[in-house]
Amino acid sequence: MKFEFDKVFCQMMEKCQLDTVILLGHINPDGDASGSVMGTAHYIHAVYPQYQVYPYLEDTLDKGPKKMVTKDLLFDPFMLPTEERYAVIVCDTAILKRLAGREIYENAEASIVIDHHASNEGYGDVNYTRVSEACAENVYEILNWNSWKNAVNEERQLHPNAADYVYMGILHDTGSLPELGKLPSRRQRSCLNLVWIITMSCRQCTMIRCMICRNVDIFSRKYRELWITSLLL
Ligand SMILES: [Mn+2]
Repeated sequence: MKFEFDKVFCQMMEKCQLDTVILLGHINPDGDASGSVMGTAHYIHAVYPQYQVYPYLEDTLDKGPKKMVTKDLLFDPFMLPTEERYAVIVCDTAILKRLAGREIYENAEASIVIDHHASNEGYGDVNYTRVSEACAENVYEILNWNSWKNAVNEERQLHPNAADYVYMGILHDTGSLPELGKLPSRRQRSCLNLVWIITMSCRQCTMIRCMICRNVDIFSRKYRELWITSLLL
């Protein structure tokens, strides 16, 4: 059964009477952790403007994703939030020992965990772990992109936005886009998700320049192959 993120999130905020949510990821964050945290933060900010959102990431973030995050026009995730009452959403972190911002998690009124590691400890008030290629892929699948598109159409479109970050997360954990037909079906699913995200106002070129600037040409070729193969599936 599909995990209903919007329902679970709203119930948590209302039940605990909270107006603030903090997003956390693992220590030494990579593109998947930062993409999942920042993507979900942008989504909540757009769809639920009544809530304060604070993504938090360690500044040991990988170089490529860091270029993206420092371009962010809404959030500065390297500042430690100092809120009093809040909920947390933890992304891409299998065990509490690897969580960046453990104290923030311990002092939260309520928590949701979104992960893709088979080794996830099952911590958190609500733990949604589905084994997949990337945590950002699970984020992509559980968010309501129609609501998001309606919400962001009203304001000026920002880049990076939720779609950009989720794209970055999937791209990071899947490495690149090799020949789709030769991939196991779980990987094919990730690649198809990437194609859909690109159609949702994600700026592919900005992302690629940040993540794998050396290989822009190779990537463009692979993307064309991917697009053609996805039409045949
Ligand atoms: Mn991951």
